[in-house]
Amino acid sequence: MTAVRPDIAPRQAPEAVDFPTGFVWGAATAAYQIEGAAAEDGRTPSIWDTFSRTPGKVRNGDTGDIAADHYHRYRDDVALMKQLGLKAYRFSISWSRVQPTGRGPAVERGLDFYRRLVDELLEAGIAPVATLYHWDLPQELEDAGGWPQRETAERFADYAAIMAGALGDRVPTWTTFNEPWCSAFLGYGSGVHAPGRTEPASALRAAHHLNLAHGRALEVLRGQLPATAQTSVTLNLHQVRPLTDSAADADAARRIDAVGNRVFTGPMLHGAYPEDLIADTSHLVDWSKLVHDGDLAAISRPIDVLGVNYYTPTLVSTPADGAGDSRDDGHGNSDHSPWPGSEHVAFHLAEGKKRTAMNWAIDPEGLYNLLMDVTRDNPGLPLMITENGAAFDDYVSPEGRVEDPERIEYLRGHLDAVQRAVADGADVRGYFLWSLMDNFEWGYGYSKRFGAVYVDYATQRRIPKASAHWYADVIRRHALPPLTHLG
Ligand code: IFM
Repeated sequence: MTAVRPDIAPRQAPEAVDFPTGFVWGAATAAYQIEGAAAEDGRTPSIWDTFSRTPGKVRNGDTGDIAADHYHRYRDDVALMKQLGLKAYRFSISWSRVQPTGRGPAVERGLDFYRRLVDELLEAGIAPVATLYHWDLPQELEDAGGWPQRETAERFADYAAIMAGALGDRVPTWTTFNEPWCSAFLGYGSGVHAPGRTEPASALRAAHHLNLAHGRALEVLRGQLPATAQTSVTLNLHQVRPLTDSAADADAARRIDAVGNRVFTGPMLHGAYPEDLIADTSHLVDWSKLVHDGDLAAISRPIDVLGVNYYTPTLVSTPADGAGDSRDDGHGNSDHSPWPGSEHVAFHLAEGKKRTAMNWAIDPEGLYNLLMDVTRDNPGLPLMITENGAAFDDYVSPEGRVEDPERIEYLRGHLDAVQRAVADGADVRGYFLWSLMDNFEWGYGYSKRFGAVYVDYATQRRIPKASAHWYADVIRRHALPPLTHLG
């Protein structure tokens, strides 16, 4: 990713914890979660428009129709980013805004929005990091079969070519997919995400075609982007832990690691699907037919940096070892499992840990372990934390402030874990806080606030929370402030 250097020389407090020179400080968002303007300038529905308008799918019937209205307020939002001192901004492009049917020519008005956004960022000295896909497939492509269809991967490559043509001269870092695990397994397995299908075999097929689309897009990007551009993919790698040291729980952890992580890291980083994954799922798909000659070579094209998203660890057992719930694994509650072939595995909440408003256990050690595990398995691979953060029940005080000490504590703990991993050999190039501002949290609608900036949805007023000021201070210092500073 871009080596953006802080423009203010870090002034170290004696207790300050240091980060490497060139470490990038950013914040992240995604198109459907903030843009709004769902039917403007030629945009047509994506699967998330359809899903959120389907009664019962999203809490309170919330949709992304207006969201944080970023489509109209992007200038002010970039000004806010500049004020906070962000060095990079990770955003995603809405495919159905720039190529409404997922096929054919691009819509210039849609492209213009991203051109303006990128120009504004560059003008503010903020490096743009563009993600091509953050879960919002054009509905017409879903109607033609969606990600379980191989054809969708080819359409994605065409879309990547459009975007590289429009922004390739100005965006230094490109990410193909955000968390393809969610697209495949929550979208087609448990059905808690769009398009809401509950078909275990389709979920596995979708995973392969997302991998293939990543490979095809890399080829296109490499062909069109300047040599200095960086390519990446962002994975929500599950930090899987067995509940006990029994052999049965070890097997549960192995299975979830296979269908949660190695289904992507295997082909992308090592050129093969793991044999144990194939064995665990061969009753659902015939991998020898699903994976065509040449697919693995395409998928394993090198990337420049791996994006890692981390929120909480994943604690698993076989049902006999504990009463954990196999239907609510922290990704949403459904009668259908998002873990094809391993539906019997039970999920647990770690005891004795504080929780976020998502009921996710707060465990910075999980991030340290994850970074060290990825480094061990992929020596020399540059990493970027592309998402980390927490939802809490934030509110505006009568004085007009949003005090969120729990978020500051969360961020401090996780940044400390990053720093320790770096000291122990992980090549972490930067950190993107999730999220810049409160937004549409998928199946939870607007009920969960992940932002460093509070959004009053009635007025669209932005109020930087105490954590935003704290993060700005971290960026200024290029180090964690002393514990007493700003909370
Ligand atoms: O809001 C999401 C984001 O879209 C993807 N990663 C996890 C975040 C929090 O759930």
